[in-house]
Amino acid sequence: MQMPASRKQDDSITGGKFDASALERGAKALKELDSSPNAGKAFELTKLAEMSRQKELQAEIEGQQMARAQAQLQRSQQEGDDRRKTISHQNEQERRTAEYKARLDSELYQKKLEEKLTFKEWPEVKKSTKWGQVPVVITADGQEMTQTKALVRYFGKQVSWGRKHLIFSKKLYPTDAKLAFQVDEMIDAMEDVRMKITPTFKIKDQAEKEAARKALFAEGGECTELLKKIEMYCGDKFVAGNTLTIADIWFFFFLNLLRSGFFDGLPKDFLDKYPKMKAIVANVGSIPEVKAYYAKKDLSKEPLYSPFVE
Ligand SMILES: N[C@@H](CCC(=O)N[C@@H](CS)C(=O)NCC(=O)O)C(=O)O
Repeated sequence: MQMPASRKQDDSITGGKFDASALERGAKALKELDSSPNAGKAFELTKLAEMSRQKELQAEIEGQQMARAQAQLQRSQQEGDDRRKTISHQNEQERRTAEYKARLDSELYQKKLEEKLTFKEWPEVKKSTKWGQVPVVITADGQEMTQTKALVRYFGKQVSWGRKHLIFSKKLYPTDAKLAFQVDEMIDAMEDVRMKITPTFKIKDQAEKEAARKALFAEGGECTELLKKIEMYCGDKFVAGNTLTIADIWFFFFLNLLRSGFFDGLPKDFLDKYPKMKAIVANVGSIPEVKAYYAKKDLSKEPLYSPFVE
């Protein structure tokens, strides 16, 4: 094979050109090295150098593998965090929707209450209700909800109290089973007081009716005895668990009703004998939303609300 003319002129590969003399020099050096006594050592050294290079390579590979594993771990931690954030965002959204729905329901309820069924209208309306009784709540999606305690628990499970949207804001109906039980127990004890009064509505004679009620609330009377026990088991500011629950709301309404004049014959100052319950009633009455609600009442037209705004 013929070399191109330019190659013939210069056979070295320096700077990209072939240098035949360099090969010759290299072969000579190898020959010398091979025949020298240090050749074995040189080989060993080369072997060692090669081994340490292998080790370095291995360490580099391991380092890269470790970095990859760490990056993978970080990625999955990040994905986990993102998933948790999405879930807690969804929970927050659901909680807000439930609260909003509950508010709508209660607003509808209030509207219905404010429509004020007259005694004349009642027999006709009664036929259309589930149990022939009030209260009735018609929900935003048209569902008819009844039974006072079931309703109060239902709303209490959705309405929170405390600093809004923070972890320590609590539902008015406790999620803790033991506390929920205490709340129910205290409400039922207060219901026993009501049950003592209910039969007096059947007494036709006004004076006799009032006397029967006075007796219930006199010293040694059945309601007084019950109220004393309830007072004993109440907290100083809250009915149960040192936190606001539906029991406080229940007590606020019922105890105020008892002293509102709705029950002819009941002493309006009966609550003064029960300082803890009086404080509980005042505490609920001081909640801004409660205050605002009762502030709208025209006491000249609806004097029964007087104790609610005290
Ligand atoms: N168990 C029901 C009782 C409701 C009830 O006694 N409602 C009374 C008024 S407070 C009522 O509707 N009375 C009229 C009637 O029965 O025709 C509840 O707790 O909601």
